[in-house]
Amino acid sequence: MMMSLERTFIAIKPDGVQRGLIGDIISRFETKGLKLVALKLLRVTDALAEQHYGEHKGKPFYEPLVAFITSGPIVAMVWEGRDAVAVCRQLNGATDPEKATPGTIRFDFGQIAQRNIVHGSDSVTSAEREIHLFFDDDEILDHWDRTVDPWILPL
Ligand code: IDP
Ligand code: MG
Repeated sequence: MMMSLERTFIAIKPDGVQRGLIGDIISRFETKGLKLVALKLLRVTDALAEQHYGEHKGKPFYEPLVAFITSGPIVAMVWEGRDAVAVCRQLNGATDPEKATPGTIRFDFGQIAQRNIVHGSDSVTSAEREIHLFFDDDEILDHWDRTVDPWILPL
């Protein structure tokens, strides 16, 4: 099967930050062997929330979702790796923690879709859009040399 090198946008939502789960969540991506290329703590404005979640405008959960994502700091990150978009969606688990598989972030740390701890881009196209919503180009270090790569990736 062909694998492609991708970048994806991951956020630890305000519930994850408030509950002290930043370290545990970052560990999931790190120990999988994905490479961190950008990271910051920020408070999402209403305008940014509306851009980020624009596809959901008009749905019943949209207004509470914007209120939630702007309610406290989030950790915004860009992770790079083989099939990073799908791999990170798998690490996150299903949108509703009730339907998520044990071992995923949303199952292990959450209980309801309204407080599901993490965001992950759903495609390479969404990832590029979301990365540029949250990061300037000079905040992304996508070419740093990671010395453990030969222990993780094909030679
Ligand atoms: P995703 O985060 O798994 O990609 P989306 O369908 O893009 O899921 O929805 C964005 C966010 O909106 C979800 O992560 C979740 O917090 C919230 N959400 C989605 N569907 C529902 C729902 O049916 N009820 C309540 N909140 C929802
Ligand atoms: Mg989504």
